[in-house]
Amino acid sequence: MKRLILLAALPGLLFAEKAPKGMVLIKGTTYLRGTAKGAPGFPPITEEQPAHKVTVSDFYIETHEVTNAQFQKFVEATGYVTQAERGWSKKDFPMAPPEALRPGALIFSGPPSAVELQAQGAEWQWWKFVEGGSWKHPLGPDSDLKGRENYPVVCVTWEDANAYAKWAGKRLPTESEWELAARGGKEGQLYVWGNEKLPDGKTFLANMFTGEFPHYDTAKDGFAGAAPIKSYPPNAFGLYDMAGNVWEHCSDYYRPDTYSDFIKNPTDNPQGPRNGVSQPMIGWFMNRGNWDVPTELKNQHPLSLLHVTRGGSFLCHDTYCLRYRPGARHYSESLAPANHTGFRCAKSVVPAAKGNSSERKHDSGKKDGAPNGIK
Ligand SMILES: [Ca+2]
Repeated sequence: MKRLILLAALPGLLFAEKAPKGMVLIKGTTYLRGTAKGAPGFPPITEEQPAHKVTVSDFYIETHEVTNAQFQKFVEATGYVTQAERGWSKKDFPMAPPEALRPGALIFSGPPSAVELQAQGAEWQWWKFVEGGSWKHPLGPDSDLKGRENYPVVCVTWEDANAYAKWAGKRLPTESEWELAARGGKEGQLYVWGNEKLPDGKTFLANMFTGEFPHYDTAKDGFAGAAPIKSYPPNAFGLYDMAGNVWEHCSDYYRPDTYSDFIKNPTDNPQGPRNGVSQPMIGWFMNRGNWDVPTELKNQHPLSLLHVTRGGSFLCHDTYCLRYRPGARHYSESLAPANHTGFRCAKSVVPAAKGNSSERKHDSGKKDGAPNGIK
């Protein structure tokens, strides 16, 4: 009898104890998600608040961002062509000018001198849509991956990241999983390593933007632009680059009011908002404080709907972004793959368990391009 009990328990024990190669087990728990006190020097950031308790089950997560070498293997095995390489379809976006549909990606290009950071559309002074930019050409068409094999793959959309994850037998993390993993047990603290930006007064623990953003990157933290994986110390869970380097796609749709909605109807293993919103819809919401958007704004192509990204990037600077914090949130849009955004994969410990996050249906991936409104 004793042997039978042991054998019956064994599969579960194996699942729990042995993480897949390149991943670590994150033990499920209830933790404080969001930013409790705000970032120093910044007004309260609505999308990160209110901080609230959230419960997440056990899951595995990769120790580092997916690299160019790993993505290359996926492409060689499947023949997959990323969105940035394909371009966008006139059928999907009949009103778009032809040049907006050509293959390419957003490539960071620092201006020659200081710019007004808070001006409307200021970001177009340092972001350029570059034809021929893609994961294979992350700095533009004249660049390549030579010597960048261990850099995180970038210029990939949420759909591209999901395709890789599916091929690898994994999935994207939810943002609640991602934040639990990033915090490394340091609940409520500002950074993944604690509350001080430079705990010893001099050593940078993440790849961010040092100097004067966006025109002068001193690389005082060791790197201007992206860095190879594992260039900085891991967090307490053994995870690298949970702060800075490149933004990481999560599975959830992005909305600025996700948290205020969540606390009205909390659930374990939250999967994010049921429906996605686009940048124009968010513009309406931010200006008017409601989602009563006109019909023409609701009828957005799925590729226009925003998904959560986490972790900040090599472009985060204290005067502008300061989003290399575990409580910070941002978003990606599949119309604009960018060279500061990549991803890492997660995996459920018990696939398809009741209430487990592997049940998420990625409805923005539907093929018919049907309108996807809100509420
Ligand atoms: Ca840097």
